[in-house]
Formats: sequence, structure tokens, C-alpha cells
Amino acid sequence: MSQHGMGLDDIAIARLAERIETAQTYATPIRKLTDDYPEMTVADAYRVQTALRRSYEARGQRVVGWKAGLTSRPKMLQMGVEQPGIGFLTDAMARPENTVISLSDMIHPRAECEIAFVTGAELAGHVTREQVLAATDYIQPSVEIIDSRFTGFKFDLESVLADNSSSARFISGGRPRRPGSIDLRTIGTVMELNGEIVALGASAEVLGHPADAVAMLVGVLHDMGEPLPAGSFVMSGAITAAVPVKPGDCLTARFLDMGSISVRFGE
Ligand code: 0L1
Ligand code: MG
Repeated sequence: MSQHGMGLDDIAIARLAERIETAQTYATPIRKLTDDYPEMTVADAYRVQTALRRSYEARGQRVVGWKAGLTSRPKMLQMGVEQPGIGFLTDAMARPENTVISLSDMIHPRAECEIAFVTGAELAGHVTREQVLAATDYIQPSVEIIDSRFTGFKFDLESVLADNSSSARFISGGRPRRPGSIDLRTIGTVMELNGEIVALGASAEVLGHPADAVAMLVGVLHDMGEPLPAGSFVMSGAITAAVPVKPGDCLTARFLDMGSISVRFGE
């Protein structure tokens, strides 16, 4: 229920966070949240995401970083959503490269190639690309495995933001680089699934420059009253459309001048 002009009330936010957490924990698809709460706003969606984050923290998970989502034209076109968003990453979502990643606890996983930033200083407020680069210790290749909790991977912006922007698993690897040592707009990526090239692109797809996606993320955090702490691992968003993966698949994500990440998927 809505409090006049104030967004959803706290009980509705808590109920929705619980609904998302159950769907994430048991890999059970649900219908989009706006079917039941059509008045839900983007601000409400981030309140649900924050309640979800607090619940995972209360269960002992540690927030290790953040991800920007829906930051490239191929991703926006694929999902029919026109605005980027953010999600949090916990230690429980991290997986090592060159291992078998279980998919049995996901609904309809998809893989994405992303440039990750590791920060050495706090970022807060409405920051510029240059401030992001100055606060960045190094960048490195990453692969995100997303998994929407909504039936048929069909959602709207409010629902997907509440669902932590479809965050599920992430892998970092390859060759770390200092941000000044590489042109961040022209990093070519090639995603191979079982030896076949399934997606390719260049990093300028990510809002023109991946550091701009990090600046966007810091701005959203600021609007929620939070800084991006030093030592954060931040994924800047998929360069290509996301690729569905299934048990038995072998994925290699190649990043120009930054090495590659390989993983296999299992039940
Ligand atoms: O990481 C992403 O770009 C995903 C954001 C949410 C949209 C989706 O599930 O594709
Ligand atoms: Mg992503």
C-alpha cells in the first residue's frame, strides 16, 4: 500500500524484499513485482534492494562491491529497459576462474563480459570520469552470471532493480591493468561458448566509457545516502548482450591486452 506521495510503506518494502530473497535462495521464479504494486517507483525498488542487502548481511554475507547494469545499448535492447541501474555484490556470489560453477541454484543463468574496477579511495557524490579513474587502483576482466528471478526473464525497471539487478555470481581474473596504461574505450571482448564465438564488442558500448558507468553507480549510491568505499570491486556493465549458459558449457571470455577468464558450468 502507498503512503500518499511517499512511495510504498515499510511493510510493503519488507514483504517485497522477502519475496525476492525467497526466489533467489530457492531459485523459484516469481511474477514481476509491479503486477501487485503498480505504483512502485525506482526509489521504492532501491529500498527493496537495500532491505535485501541488509538481510544478507544479517546472515553473515559481506558486501564486497557493486555492479552497474543495463549500461550498454545491446543490453538495453535485449531487455527493453532504457535506464541503467546498480546492484550489490557479496562474497557469497564470488566464484574462482578455471573452476566448475554450479547452475543448479539458478533459474535461467546468462553470462556477460565486463570491465571491473578495484578502487583504492572512497568515491562519494556526483563524480566525474576523471575522479573515478583517479580513485581506481586497477581494472581487470570479469564475467558476470546474471539470473533474473522473474518468470521468462521478463520484467520492468522497478522489478529488476528490486531483484538486485539480476545479480547472481561473478568471476574476476585475467590480467589487471593500471587505468592510465590502457584506453578504456577500445578494449575488445570476445565471448566463446564451447569454442564458438557467441558475442563480441568493444568497451565503449558501456555508456561511452566504462568509468562513466562507475560514476553513474556512485551517483545512485549517493542518492541512497551511501559512499562507494575504498577497496570496492565494481563491475561496469556488460559490453555485449548476455548469453544463456547451461550445465556442460565451457565459457571463455577474452579481453584485448587483458587476458581471459575461463569457467565450466555444472549441475
Ligand atoms: O548486469 C546487468 O546488466 C543485468 C541488469 C539487469 C537486467 C538483466 O537481467 O538483463
Ligand atoms: Mg552485468
